Amino acid sequence: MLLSLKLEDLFVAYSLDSAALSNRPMVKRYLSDLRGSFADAAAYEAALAQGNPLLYEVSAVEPATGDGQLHYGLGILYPGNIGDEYYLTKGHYHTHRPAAEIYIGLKGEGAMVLEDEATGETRLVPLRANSAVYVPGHTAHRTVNTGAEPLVYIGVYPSNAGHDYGAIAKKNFRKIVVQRDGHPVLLDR
Ligand code: S6P
Ligand code: ZN
Repeated sequence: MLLSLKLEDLFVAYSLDSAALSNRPMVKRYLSDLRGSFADAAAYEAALAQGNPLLYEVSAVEPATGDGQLHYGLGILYPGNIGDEYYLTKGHYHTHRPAAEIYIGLKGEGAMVLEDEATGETRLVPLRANSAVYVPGHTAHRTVNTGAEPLVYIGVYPSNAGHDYGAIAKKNFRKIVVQRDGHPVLLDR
């Protein structure tokens, strides 16, 4: 395996400012890609009528697959809000439900919404520089930017995790993260 990998699979440089990874394309998610994600549908349509801002970008490193291998991705989530709900990622379960993930905060201020699939229980966990967040298996996860700067992070996950967006598209997260007196608060949708 080792010798079959290229140097760019073993070594990847990244930019803290743009979250770009060397030689990797960035997937761009615009407001129009997030239809149905925000709780305030009127605020969403009003914002979209004003333009279609870039909300976040992700690039992934997937050097090898197979038992025990890891993939990782760098994400940048821009600051902003729809109504009083912070900009967010689509969020997903892993297709292979037992697959956990580690998020490492690099820059900015944000949080992760974690929702247990079996019970619907939700935790709001801070995500920022000099800290890591453990996302257990069987847990839907979404990132929100609660600050004024871009939020930059790395997520490391098993190579067989896969991304299940359909379950979230069908049934959104139970809780939303909104700004109240300048602070993030978790509320029922
Ligand atoms: C992948 C990991 C992240 C997300 C990224 C974008 O398992 O959790 O790299 O892909 O935060 O979010 P989403 O929900 O659009 O994939
Ligand atoms: Zn994930």
